[in-house]
Amino acid sequence: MITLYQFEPALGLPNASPFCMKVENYLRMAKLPYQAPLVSLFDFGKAPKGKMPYIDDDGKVVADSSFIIEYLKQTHGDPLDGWLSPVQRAQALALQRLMEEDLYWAVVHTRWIDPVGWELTREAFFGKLPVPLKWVVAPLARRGMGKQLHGHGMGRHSAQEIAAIGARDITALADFLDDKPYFMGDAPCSLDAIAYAFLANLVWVPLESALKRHALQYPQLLAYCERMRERYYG
Ligand SMILES: N[C@@H](CCC(=O)N[C@@H](CS)C(=O)NCC(=O)O)C(=O)O
Repeated sequence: MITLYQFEPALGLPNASPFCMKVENYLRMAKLPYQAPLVSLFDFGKAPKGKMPYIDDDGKVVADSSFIIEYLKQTHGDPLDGWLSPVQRAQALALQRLMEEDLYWAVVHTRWIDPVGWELTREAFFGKLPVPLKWVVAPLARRGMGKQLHGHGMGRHSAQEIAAIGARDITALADFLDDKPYFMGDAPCSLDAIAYAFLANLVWVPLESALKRHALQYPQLLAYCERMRERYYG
């Protein structure tokens, strides 16, 4: 049995971590049975790479959402991506990188650095901690995310510049999806596990950011999230 270790639900989503939600989406889309014990935000010390998610498949531990999906494809079959052409695979990889290596950091900024977003994040992730612990842990975690953003490079831009970078990513996703039901056409593929995770984490989170406002301008993105939710979580 596959055990998926991921954070507990937050911000009204199955997972407020797009990387965790990506793997759960994939498991559901590939119809792989799994169990998912919830891991508190403060208790992921066992994560092999210090980040969530990771899986344990009957003793085989795999960390990192993309390595997990590669492993699942190799050991349990690849029911989603077999039909993709080399060009579609290249497009899917480019869009994956856009979401995971660029848009993700813009979203991190809206949640952890932007003062309005931070109010919500602090309550959602640290609200249950007893006082005074939460007043110590929450700023420390925020500082850690700030360092990661700086190390990535995104954190060196102004809030307006970051919003503009993220908005361009969102527009590219909306234009690529266009009027198709799924990102690569009429059938879902593993890119949809990623796209649904990242888009739901933008449009369904109760955080009124410039990024969310930009995403809400595209009805196809909202319809897509509804379509994915109905099909895989309905
Ligand atoms: N490349 C990793 C990224 C995972 C990741 O960034 N996870 C975040 C949650 S969204 C995390 O665990 N962050 C904790 C930290 O950075 O301390 C993957 O694809 O799984």
